[in-house]
This record gives sequence, structure tokens and C-alpha cells, in this order.
Amino acid sequence: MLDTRRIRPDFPILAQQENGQRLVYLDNAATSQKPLRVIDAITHFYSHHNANVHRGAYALAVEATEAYEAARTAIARFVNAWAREGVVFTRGTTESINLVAGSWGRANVKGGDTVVVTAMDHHSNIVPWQILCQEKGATLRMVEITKDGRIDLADFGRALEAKPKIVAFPYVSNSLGTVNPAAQLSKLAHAAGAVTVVDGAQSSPHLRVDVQALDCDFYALSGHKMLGPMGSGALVAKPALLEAMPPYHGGGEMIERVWDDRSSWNKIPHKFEGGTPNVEAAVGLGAAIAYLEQLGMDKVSEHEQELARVAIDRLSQIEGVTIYGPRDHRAGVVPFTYGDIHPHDLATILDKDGVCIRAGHHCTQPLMRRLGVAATARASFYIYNDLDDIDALVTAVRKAGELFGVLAS
Ligand code: C6P
Repeated sequence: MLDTRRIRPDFPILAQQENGQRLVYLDNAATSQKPLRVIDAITHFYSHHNANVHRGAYALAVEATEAYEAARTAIARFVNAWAREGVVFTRGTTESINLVAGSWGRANVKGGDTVVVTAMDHHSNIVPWQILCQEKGATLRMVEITKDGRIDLADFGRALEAKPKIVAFPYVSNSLGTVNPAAQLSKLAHAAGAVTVVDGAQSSPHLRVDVQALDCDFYALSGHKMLGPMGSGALVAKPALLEAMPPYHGGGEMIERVWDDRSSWNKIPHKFEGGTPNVEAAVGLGAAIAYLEQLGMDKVSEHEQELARVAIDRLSQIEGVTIYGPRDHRAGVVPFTYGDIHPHDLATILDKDGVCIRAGHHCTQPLMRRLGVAATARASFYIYNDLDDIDALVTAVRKAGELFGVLAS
């Protein structure tokens, strides 16, 4: 496991108390905490290099542009992108998927076509496709999940019989923790003639990602879940696809020439980056990637998997606790319910002990319907969590059980 005694001091917020207790932050799937290296990178940028990018002819503007473009190179390296030109900065996974739906989708999906998603997708990888399908008169086909929380491969195969234009799925589920066989799904989808869109919101922070090995077409990620700033993220795509796609947002910087009635476009990735970008977010994300690379992504995932294993083991010993998701091939996400205690009540009670977990539908309402619950509680781990955090979680859950006098529903 990672040496959390060395990691934790890098995260100033973890030294803080919450409700007079040691802060036990277990909502990392929602957003991660930030190390000083990221916070300092942002401060340093504003203190020493701030200027608009790709515009200025003076040294400061060149420095700002270099810092911004260095972050692009870092993302490309981190996920083994096809080319750095295939990395488009966005505000995160949601915007990245909307970009694909709004540009590639609008240009290529027609009435009668099919778009495939899965029942474990986050709303960010469902709603943009619903909007597209409604606009085009296309069909949105949702692939079912198995009882143990995996994509049902038989149903996936049936969905591909419609020769869909797009197949979208999450690499890692935020509500189940399932790590999906993304390379296999992509291969099957390609054989059916589809382009593939991988929601990487929960994989980029926690696994070694190699988009070329996955051989997907589009890969979306959010910086704020991987130690980076809020509002940072990227769409990573095969350059040839980006070249052929129409722009998504019109404005400054994404053009080559503007006439009175029409324009021509800048080269990729700038064609998709109209307007002044969030340079501080890119710089912060570059610093976050450097931090994760120093730890090593294989060690990061081993650490979280071990924490999840221990948490599942210990929570399962509490009578009335139900854990959701598969037993293996899972990331550091532990969704559970406890008898008839509402997950929101559970989260509120745990907060009194300084334990932050998320409760709700986790933006996966179709999945919750299939699980037959309105909501779950969810503990999710990251590099600074340790066995003491699991002790605190389990103790607080037991305490909640005593308080509510609950046993199995
Ligand atoms: N899931 C969670 O608590 P944004 O908001 O664009 O950074 O990420 C959206 C998103 C897309 N896909 C998956 C699999 C996700 O988990 C998320 C964000 C958070 O689970 C907030 S709902």
C-alpha cells in the first residue's frame, strides 16, 4: 500500500477538523482533495506567468502559452493519447461528452440510427445522447447490467445487432465501482461499425489508462477527481476524427479566417477551444498529473483496491448492510445501504463523526431503478485514505445503526 504518512501532509485540508473530529474524507468519486503542489502551481501561475494564451507577442504571454501547452502534453502522456493534438481541454467529462454528441453526433447520426449506452452510465453519458437522439429521431438503446453489477455482455451483443453509430460506456462505474472490460467492449463495438466513447471520469484518477490499448475513439476525463482543479478536464480523441468534426463552440481562437458571412477553422485541438480557456485549471491539472505519476498509477490502484477490499469485508460483517457492485474487478468505490436507514440520514450522522461520504442516486437514476433502490450511501477512496479511515467509517456506521435501532430491512 502507499505510504499515507508521507502523502497526507501534502494535502492541507486533511489537517483540518470537521465537526471537531479528524476529517475522514471518503467522497473521492465526487471530487478529490488537492495537494499543495497543485495549489502552488496555480498560485505560481498567477504570481509569475499570467497572460492570455495563444494571442500575445510578448514574453509573458509566451510563458502562459507554454504552461498551458505543457499541461496538454502531460495529459497526452498520462493516458497515452494518439497525439497531443488529440487532447482538447474542456471543463471535464460532462463537457467532453457533450462535445462529442454535439459535434460528431450531430454530423453523423441520422433518423433511424441507434446510439448505445449502458444502464450503469452516469447521467453525463446518457443525457447528451438522449438530446441528440431526440433531435435526430434516432433510438437510444440502454444495455442491461447483470445481477452482480457488470455490463451484460449478452445484451451488449444484442444491442450491437442494430449496427449503432455510437457506443458509449463508462470504464469505471461511479455507483458500483465496476471496472468494465473497456478494450473488449470497444473491439466488439468497432466490429459492429460504431465509434466508441469511453467515460473516463472514474478511471483516469484510479487506473493506469492507455487509450491506444483500449482502442476507443473518444475518451473523456475530469481533472477535479484526480487531484486537479474544478473545471479542468479533457476530451482525448483520435486526431483524424477531430479533424473531420465540425466545431462545437464558435468564437475567438477556434478560427483561421473570418469573413462577413462565414469562417474557416483553426487546426485541432484549437478548433474546439473557442474563447479564453481556463489556463489555471490546465496548469493545475498538469501539476496533479506530475504528482500521480510520481506515485505510480499501478500503486494508486493497488492501494485503493486494498482499501475497498477491507471496507467491504468489514461493512459486510454488520448485520443489515448490503454492498452493491461486483466482488472483483472493482475500483475503490463502496456503495452500500444499511437496513431501512435512508442513505441521506446515514451520511448526515456520519458527518457528525467527521466522516464524509456521499448519499443519493449519484447521477445514475436508471441504475438505481435496476438496483431497486432510490439511493445508496457510497464511500470512495483515494491515495491519502488509510485503514484508520476505514475504522472511522465502520465505527460511525455501527453507531448510526445503534442510534436508529435498525436491523436488516
Ligand atoms: N460523478 C460522483 O459523485 P464531471 O461532473 O463532468 O466532472 O463528471 C461527471 C461524471 C461523469 N461520469 C462519471 C462516471 C462520473 O462519476 C461523473 C461524476 C460524481 O459520482 C458527481 S455526480
